[in-house]
Amino acid sequence: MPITLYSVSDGPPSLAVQQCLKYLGIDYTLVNVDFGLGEHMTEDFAKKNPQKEIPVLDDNGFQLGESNAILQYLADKYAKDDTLYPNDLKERALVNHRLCFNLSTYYRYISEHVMAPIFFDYKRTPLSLKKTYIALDNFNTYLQLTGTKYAATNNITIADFQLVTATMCLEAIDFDISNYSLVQNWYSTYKSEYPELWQLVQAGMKEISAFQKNPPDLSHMTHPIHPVRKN
Ligand SMILES: N[C@@H](CCC(=O)N[C@@H](CS)C(=O)NCC(=O)O)C(=O)O
Repeated sequence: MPITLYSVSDGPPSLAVQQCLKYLGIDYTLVNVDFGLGEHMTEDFAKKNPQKEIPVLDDNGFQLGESNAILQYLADKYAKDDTLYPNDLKERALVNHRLCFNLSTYYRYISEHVMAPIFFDYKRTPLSLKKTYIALDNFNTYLQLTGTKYAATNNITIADFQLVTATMCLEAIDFDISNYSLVQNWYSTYKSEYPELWQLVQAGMKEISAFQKNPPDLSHMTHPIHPVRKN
């Protein structure tokens, strides 16, 4: 059953899905979509994902966007046991909660502060910084409430894949997270327990880090939403 992932090499949602595929030992074809060339904004790509966003999974013709939905699908379909996405009602609810928290708040605020100003004509502001601190504080509190090694349980789950890639964006710009000690411990634990997954994420982090120092020239791009930086 051929699986293809349309992915962007430094995209946190794409890297979350790549971790899941690697963890599950699934063979797949990786198609790198060139964000800078706007390959995801073509009508052809819109047939795969009408939202024109990356990643998109194609599992033998079944096409799915939204990285959280992709992670849930992969874990439900391919995991040999339920550690990655627990069957227990409350554990699964916590995983789902963390996925929603990442989408609505954690990655959203981090991405507004870190990623948007790298790629488009946005500024880091006191408000975007404050929102990033709020996101970190929320996550730290969730780790305190569950007292677990990982974000939802004592095992890595699909929620960690997303939260790790969001946190990696902070590391890419040398953002100090030491005031959020449980987040910092969780992030270090992940790196030491899953070095092969971290390697994947780290490659994306290095790209973001390089772009932070030398922002990409996207002045040729016409974007439907984001203001393009004119050089
Ligand atoms: N909610 C989506 C978001 C995916 C997303 O934002 N992807 C970025 C790349 S990292 C993208 O495709 N952005 C489209 C654009 O800015 O034109 C998901 O989790 O899959």
